[in-house]
Amino acid sequence: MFNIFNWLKAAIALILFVISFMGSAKDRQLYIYNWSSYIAPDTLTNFEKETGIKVVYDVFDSNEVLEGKLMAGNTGFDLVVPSDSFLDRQARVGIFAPLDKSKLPNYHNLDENLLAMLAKHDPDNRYAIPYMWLTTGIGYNVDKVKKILGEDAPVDSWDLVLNPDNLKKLSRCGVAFLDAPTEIFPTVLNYLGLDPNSQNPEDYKVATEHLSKLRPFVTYFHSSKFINDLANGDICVAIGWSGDIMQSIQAAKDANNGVNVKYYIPKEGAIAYFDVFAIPKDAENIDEAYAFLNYLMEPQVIASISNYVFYANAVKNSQPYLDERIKNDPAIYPSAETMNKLFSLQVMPPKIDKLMTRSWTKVLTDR
Ligand code: N2P
Repeated sequence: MFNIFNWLKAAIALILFVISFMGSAKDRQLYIYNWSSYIAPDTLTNFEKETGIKVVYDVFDSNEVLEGKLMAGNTGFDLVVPSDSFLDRQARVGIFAPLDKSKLPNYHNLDENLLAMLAKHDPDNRYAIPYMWLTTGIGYNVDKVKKILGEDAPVDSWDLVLNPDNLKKLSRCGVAFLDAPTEIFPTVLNYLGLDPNSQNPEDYKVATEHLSKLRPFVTYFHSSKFINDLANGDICVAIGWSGDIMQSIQAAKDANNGVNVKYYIPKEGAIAYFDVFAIPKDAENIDEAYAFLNYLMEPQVIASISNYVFYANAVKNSQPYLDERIKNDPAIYPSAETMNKLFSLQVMPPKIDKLMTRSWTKVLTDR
């Protein structure tokens, strides 16, 4: 006979079960440290809704800042996003946990060619999941640059910002350089006809001297501020990351403020690289980290991020979900001819790294 006591017992058991389930769902957390302006507005909330995992999200805009935290240890992050050459060096000193691909059922969605390229920095794709890939080029305000440098402004060349005479003129309308020594040095070396991955200290001396000539005309060195400033017309030229400049173009369009921004990859060539997700060895929420990585490899999810941040992703079957303007934009998916001029960055020996850091500080502080 099903009396009232049995019924009550069953009801209480059910309530306890539901509470314990809710409790465990609430307990699931994931700490992510990613670049600023590098995710769609609904990515995290959609993931939270789908999985019940609560995401704590923090941002940076410099590999050096991320590396400082990783080297100190105990970051508290379960997922971080270094650039490929930084991951390479960090992995060598044992910062990351190797990936268990059996926990990533969507891994097969990744583009094998891109994985092979990334393997140069991450042998056997042991630690890193490619997130986005990009170029480091030039964003400029079409009208202001034309007004100052005339119709013949070299808007296909590094001459626009790396020739001191041009930069001096452009300083009137505002110039931003990335605060990223490991990208500006190779860019300047390449412009000067030297090896962008040179290990010769003499070459860095030459590049530093050149940067010192440019320094008086750089309004600021910063790696995220230029997005808004270029869109508002507060600066007229920036050395910046492809998608960030594209976000600037979009922001100006949205504001309908008459500011016409363009991005180009200079004819002398430019840096191209991946930013990648990896799990620090001391991460605590490992299953949650895998759940997020796997989520990012869903074609529709990653396409919605690319559509928003204007960066090319590495999920091969995300193509059908990409907006036409993203798919067909040569600034995001460069032509074969441009691709041939792109170069990647190698890990430098500590001696050269130190030289770069020291020289960078010198350039930035000597006014
Ligand atoms: C996103 C910047 C990512 C590119 N705002 C730099 N690694």
